[in-house]
Amino acid sequence: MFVPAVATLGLLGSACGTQELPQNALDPQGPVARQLDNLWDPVFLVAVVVFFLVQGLVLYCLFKFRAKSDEDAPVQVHGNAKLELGWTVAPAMILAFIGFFTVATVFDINRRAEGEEVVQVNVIGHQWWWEYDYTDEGIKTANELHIPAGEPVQIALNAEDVMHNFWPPKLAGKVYAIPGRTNYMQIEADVPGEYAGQCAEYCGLSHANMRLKVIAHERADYDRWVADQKRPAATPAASDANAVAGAGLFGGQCTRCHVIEGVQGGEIEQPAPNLTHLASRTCFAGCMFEMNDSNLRRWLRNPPAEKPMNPDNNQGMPNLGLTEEQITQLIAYLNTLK
Ligand code: HEC
Ligand SMILES: [Cu+2]
Repeated sequence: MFVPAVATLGLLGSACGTQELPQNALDPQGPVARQLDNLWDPVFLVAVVVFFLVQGLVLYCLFKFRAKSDEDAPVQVHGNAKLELGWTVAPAMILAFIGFFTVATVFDINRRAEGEEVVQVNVIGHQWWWEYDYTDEGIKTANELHIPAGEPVQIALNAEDVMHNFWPPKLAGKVYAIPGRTNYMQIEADVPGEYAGQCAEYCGLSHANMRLKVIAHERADYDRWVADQKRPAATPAASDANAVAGAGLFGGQCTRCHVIEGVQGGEIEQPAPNLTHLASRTCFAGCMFEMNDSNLRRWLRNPPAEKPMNPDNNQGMPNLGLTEEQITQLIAYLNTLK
């Protein structure tokens, strides 16, 4: 009993203590996450004190009052008013104290960031990827959220299909993305960098593959990113035969689900990541893959083999039965979408 318990605690401790852990909620990197951590620390301290007090008393009583061989049962006592009052009032006061700061923090982190210059993003959860819609700028992208560092960013959360939950632990707590309802959350990163996150509500087959990444930039770099994303999609140079052929294939096979701004498509059958600037991203498919040719090839060969999905049920991308040559051409085209 004791040995496994200590071993588990040790493992937990080492898991929480390391600096490099990308999703360590106890290592806040922005004011929202820091506020939560500032609440968590004293509550944890209180819990530790209560734990040792209670366990200590239990152990003390076990040894002090244990039955000695042939003794009779000890005198039975019941109803010590002072003790009963004490152990009712003390916990109530502790809980009221914790409750006061918790409620204050809840209200505080639910404040909405307002003002002309505040970046506003609609975040939409899909099975099993994230859509980011920068309505003011007219930018749509996926999985990788770009923000300016040192500024509050206001997120409005929705979901397309089932409940999801947006969680970049170093920047903010979890907030639900619910179909038919808008929830709000603020995130902010102190300094530029990459912050990992994931969907934190079980949402079906590929829940575990619904990751995300927040990339915070210096303001000037962020503005440059916005300007780049606003540019229309590139058209492949006539000399790049593979890319030209890939663009043709894309128009025939892919535009029924994917939008590339400026590329003519039919009716959209199913919402899928906007690919206008795919090649500017560092990850794809719920940030499950690093963006490179070999991963794109694996993906296009047979998406459901790479990521569990139910394409027959409009959840995820189906296997389109592409030939290796078609895949080479499509990748050449996708690589032009900087
Ligand atoms: C029936 C709809 C459908 C069709 C047709 C389709 N896709 Fe997809 N595609 C999806 C969905 C849905 C996803 C998101 C899957 C996920 O991440 O869980 C996706 C993801 C992708 C991604 C990763 C994007 C990102 O940022 O995460 C690429 C690249 C891609 N598709 C390329 C293509 C190409 C090229 C074609 C045409 C040959 C194509 N798709 C046809 C539905 C479709
Ligand atoms: Cu999800």
